[in-house]
Amino acid sequence: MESRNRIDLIEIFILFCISLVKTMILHVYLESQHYFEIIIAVIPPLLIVYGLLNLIKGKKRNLYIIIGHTIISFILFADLMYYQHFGFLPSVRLIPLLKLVPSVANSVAFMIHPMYLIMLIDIIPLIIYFKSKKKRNITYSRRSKRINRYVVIIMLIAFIVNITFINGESMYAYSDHGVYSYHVYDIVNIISDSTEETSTNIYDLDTIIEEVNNKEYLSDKRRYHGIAKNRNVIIIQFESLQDFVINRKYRGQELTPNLNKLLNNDSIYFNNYYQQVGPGNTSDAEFTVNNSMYPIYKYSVYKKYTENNFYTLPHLLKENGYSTIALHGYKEEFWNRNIMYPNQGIDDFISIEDLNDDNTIGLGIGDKSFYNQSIKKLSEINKPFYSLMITLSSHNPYEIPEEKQKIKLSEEHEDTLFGNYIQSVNYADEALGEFIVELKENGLYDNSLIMIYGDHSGLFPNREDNKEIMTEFLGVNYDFDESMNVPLIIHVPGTGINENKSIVGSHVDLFPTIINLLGLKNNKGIMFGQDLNNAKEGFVALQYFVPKGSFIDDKKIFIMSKDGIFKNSRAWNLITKEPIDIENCREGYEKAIKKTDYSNYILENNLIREIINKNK
Ligand code: GP9
Ligand code: MN
Repeated sequence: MESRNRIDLIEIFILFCISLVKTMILHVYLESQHYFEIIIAVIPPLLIVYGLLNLIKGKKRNLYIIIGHTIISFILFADLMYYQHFGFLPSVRLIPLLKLVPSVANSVAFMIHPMYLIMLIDIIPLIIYFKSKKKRNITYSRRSKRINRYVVIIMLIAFIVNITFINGESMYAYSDHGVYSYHVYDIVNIISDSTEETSTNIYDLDTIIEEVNNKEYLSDKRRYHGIAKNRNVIIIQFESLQDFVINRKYRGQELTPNLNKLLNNDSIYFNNYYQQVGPGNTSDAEFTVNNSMYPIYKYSVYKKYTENNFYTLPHLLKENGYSTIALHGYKEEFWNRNIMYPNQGIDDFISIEDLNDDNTIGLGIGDKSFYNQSIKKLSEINKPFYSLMITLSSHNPYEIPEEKQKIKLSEEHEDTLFGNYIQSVNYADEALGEFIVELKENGLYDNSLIMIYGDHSGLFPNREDNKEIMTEFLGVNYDFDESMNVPLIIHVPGTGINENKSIVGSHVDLFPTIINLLGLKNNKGIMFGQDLNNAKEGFVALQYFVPKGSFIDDKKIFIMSKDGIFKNSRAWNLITKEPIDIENCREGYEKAIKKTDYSNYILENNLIREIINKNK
C-alpha cells in the first residue's frame, strides 16, 4: 500500500476510534451494565459509517469525512444531553414537539452542561486539520477496496442481526444493543407505527369495563362521601412541585410555609403521591387528572388524540350544574390546550392572551399576578365552578428575578438548578398563600374544595449535579422514585379534617377521589384510578422514565428491567430501601401492564363513546 494511502486509512481509523470512545463514554452515563456486549454492538454501525466514508474518492472526500464525523458527534451530544435531563434517549416520534423548543429556550440552555461538549471537542481541530491538508486523488488498490466493501457488508449484516434481537420496550433498546441500534430501531418502529395505528393487542371492551370500573364507587357509604357537595372545585396544578420541599427547612428557612399551613388545617395530605406523565409533561398531568386514564409513553396525548371523544371530570361536573374554566398564564396554543380543552369539557379558557402580561417570570405571567387576575375571573363565573389553574413560576430553569428571591442560599448552591428550584418554589408558595387570602376576601374560600399537586418532578436525578446535591440535602440516595414523588393536598375548608395519608397514589386517582368528596358518581365513563380516601391498597402503574410493568405499591417499588427480562428487574422496600425478592412483584407487574395496556387501547381506538353507550 502506498504510504499516502496508509495515512488516509489511519485518519479514518483514528476517527472511528474517537467515535467509539465517545460512544462508550455516553454508555457510562446511560448506566449500561454490559459493556462488553455494548462494544460488540456499537462497532458494526461505526465501521459501516467510517467504512463508507473511506470509500469516497475525489475532492469532496475530506468534506464528507468531516460531515459524517460531525453527525455522529452531534447524535452522541444530543443523546447525552437529553438523557441527563429526561432519563431516556430522544425519539424521532417526538420531533413534532420540537416546535415547542423556542418557547422553552431558557430551559434548553440550562440543559447544556459544559461537560457534554466533550462530544464535540474534536470537530474544530478536525476541520482545521483537513483544511490544511493538501488535496490529492486517493488511489486504493482493487484488493483493499474489495476488503473495505466486505467489511461494510459484514458489519451491515451484524448490525441488522443485532437489531432483530431487540426485545422488551424499544425505548430501552440502547441498554443492551447500543445507542445506534436504538435509533435505527426507533425509526423502523415509527414507520411501521404509521401504517398500523393501533396496538397489536385486541381486548374485549366489556371485560375492560368490568375489570376496571369499581362497583364500590356507586355506594354512598364511603368515607368523606359528599363532604364537599356542590362546592366549587379549584384545582391548582403547581408546576414542578416535588414532595421533598413540604415541611422542609433549608438552613433554617421554611421552604413552603403557606403549603405547610394549608395542609395542617382542614386538609388531607398525601405524601406518597406520584407523578403520572408521558412526553406531554404538564399537559399529560392535566389529562390524567381529568380523565383518570394513563398518559401514553410514546406521545403527548394532547397532540396525538385531538379527534378522540372523552368523558372527563369537567364533563361530569357540567352535567351536575357546574361551569368549567381553565386558567394558565401562557400562550393558548402551547400543548394544544386551545384545541383540547373544548373536548375535555372545559368551556372557558383564560390564557396569556386574555390577561395582563406585564409581570412575566420565566415562561409566562408570574404566579402572584396570575392568581390575582384569576380571582376576578373566578368571581365572575357562574357557581359552582370547576377551575383548573396551571401555575408557571416554578418552571425549569427556575430562574426568578433577584428581588423576588427570599431564600438565603449557601455559596455552593448559588447558580445551581437546585438553588434556583427552591427559590422559585418558595416564591410560588408565597403567591399561593396570597391567593388563599384573596379567595377569602372574595367570598370564594368557604364554599370551595381546593386541590393542590405537583404536575411532575423538577430536579431530575440523571443530572449529576441534581443527584449529588439532593442526595446530600435529603440524606438518602436521590433516584427516580424520590424525584417522581409529588405532593397532593386536598383542602376542604371548615371541615376540621386533618390527615396525613401515606397510601400510594398518582394523578390517575384524583378524579374518583374528587367526585366522592363532592358526593357524585361516574356512571358513564371509565376510571383507572381509585378513590384514595377509601382504597385499601395504593397502586401506581408506571410506564414512563422506567419501563412499562414497573409499579409502586404501599410496601415496595418494582422497576422492570430495560432488557424486558423479568428476572433482571429490581425491587426494594419503599421505606427501608432494602432489596426484595422480585418474585413477590410478579402480580403487581402483570397488573401494571394490564392497566396501562387497557388504557392505551381505549385511547388508540377512541372507545370512550362506546363505553358510554355500554354503560347506559
Ligand atoms: C407551559 C407549561 C409548562 O404551558 O405548562 O409545560 P412543561 O414544559 O412543564 O410541560
Ligand atoms: Mn410542567
